[in-house]
Amino acid sequence: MVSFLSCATQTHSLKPRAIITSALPYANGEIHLGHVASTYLPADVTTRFLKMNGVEAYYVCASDDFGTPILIQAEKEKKTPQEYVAHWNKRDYDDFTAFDICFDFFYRTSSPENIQFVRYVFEKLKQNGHIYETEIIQFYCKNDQKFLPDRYVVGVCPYCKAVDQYSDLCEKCGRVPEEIENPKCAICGQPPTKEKTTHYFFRLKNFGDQLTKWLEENEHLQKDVKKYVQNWISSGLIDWDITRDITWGVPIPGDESKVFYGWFDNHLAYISTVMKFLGDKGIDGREFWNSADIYHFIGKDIVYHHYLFLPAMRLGINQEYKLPDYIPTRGHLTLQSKKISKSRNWYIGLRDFLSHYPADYLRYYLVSINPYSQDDLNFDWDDFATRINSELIANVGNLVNRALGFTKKTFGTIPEPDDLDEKDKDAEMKIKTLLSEMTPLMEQNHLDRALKKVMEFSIYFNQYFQHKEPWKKGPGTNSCVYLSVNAVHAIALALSPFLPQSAQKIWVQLGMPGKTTDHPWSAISEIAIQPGHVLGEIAPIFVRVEDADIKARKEELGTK
Ligand code: B3M
Ligand code: ZN
Repeated sequence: MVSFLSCATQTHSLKPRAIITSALPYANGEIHLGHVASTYLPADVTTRFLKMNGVEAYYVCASDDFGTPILIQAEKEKKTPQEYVAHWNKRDYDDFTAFDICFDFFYRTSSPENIQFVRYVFEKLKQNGHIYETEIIQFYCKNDQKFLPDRYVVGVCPYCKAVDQYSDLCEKCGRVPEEIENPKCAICGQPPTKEKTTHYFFRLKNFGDQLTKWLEENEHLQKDVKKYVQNWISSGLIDWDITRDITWGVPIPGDESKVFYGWFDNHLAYISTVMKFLGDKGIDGREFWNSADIYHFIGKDIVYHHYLFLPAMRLGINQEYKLPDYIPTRGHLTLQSKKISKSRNWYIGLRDFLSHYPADYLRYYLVSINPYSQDDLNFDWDDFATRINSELIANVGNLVNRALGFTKKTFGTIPEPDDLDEKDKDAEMKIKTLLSEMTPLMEQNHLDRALKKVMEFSIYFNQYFQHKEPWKKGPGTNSCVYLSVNAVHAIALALSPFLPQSAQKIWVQLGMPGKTTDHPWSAISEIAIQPGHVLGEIAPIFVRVEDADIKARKEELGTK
């Protein structure tokens, strides 16, 4: 509680520039609710907020195209890996767009710019003494004449004895097996042999002290995440094998038959994608990067990569590109309290969801249930319906419709207010303070709490309207109408980063010109709508979620 109060009052000053990224989706299957909840939606809301604050903010992302799982799947579908990833790159981008995830640029890790950049970084790390070569023993399939890294080998987990697990990860117990038992080639099923091969290693061990210092100094990183990363460091870092003996990846300079491990190249695409985007706009990308606030939004399963590999590699090239300022890390989404699993069909595709309900319903629900922490969150169909119907519709929808509908019908235009009584003055003060209540929460990534402030504000104005009974047309009616319409104005702006389409609909009904996003965030506290102003056409903003529909959704789950 104490920490909540203290963080709600403290304000940060935003840098005038920002770069926002979210974890790059593997070009290997459709985007589902689990993806958007933890990374894309919070990043999108934050970007919209920063832009409304006049920050020159760019939200970039890319498909993560390389790696063994993608190669295996492309082979299964008898496609070239290029064809395969091009399909998913487009599909993912389209689905994000339908959800109003508004990237300034969406690219790919297999871009020529990224390939070139990855090779450059490798050379630089090598020059700086952070790379060495060593001979290792790898599984090899004589039948397929291939080395078998990662997912190319399946077997029994040595820890929990789960069968049919990949050699690089046991999905049952979550551990990375030192060596899988009873190994089989994932392509042909035959037992592999072991062969020698030369691999490159990144000296992660070199970076313990610098990483510790960075973690200590950066006050924006979440404390609990920091703590366990610090534990990893103090229990000893191990050097990192960055080579794969496959054909799909960034070729290693000087050893073109091998490629880099996907986690060596993918996060470098944050940088190369930004450089490409800004370069095309004629902006000095590196200068921009180094003077901006850098945000990488991620889910908690990739903390290791973003708090160790990524910063260590940037340190290893002398911070040509600075380390992140924020790594907002959130928990996983479960579905009806069960772990999401694509293979068991226990997931909801984003596209499928949006064929039933508006993007803003999902945005509202997912922000509301998603704290700025690593706690898991649960998607529940009944809870979704309840929150949409009783919070979004019965609260915000009701206020907007009542305040604007009554005003339009009764007065035509906004009337001159009467002298303000105590209640009116209190209401006016609410409008003036919503901004200062929300802003620190937005800046500190507590998006759920900031959204809640809007909901509380709306509840307050519903009660105010109810109490004032303007339909009786007694004294004070004009003030009530005047202030209620201005409260709706504040709501439209405050909701804009969260629910861009609904906010815009409210804006149009308010009779305001242009877009909510053309207006500064600070305008939330303004009494901007003045007597004589003409409202637009008034109609309900939201449509109820029906029980029968929800029942159908629940029945569909796990069947398609
Ligand atoms: N492609 C997806 C994941 O592990 C992975 C993220 C890369 S971010 C550089 O969630
Ligand atoms: Zn084989």
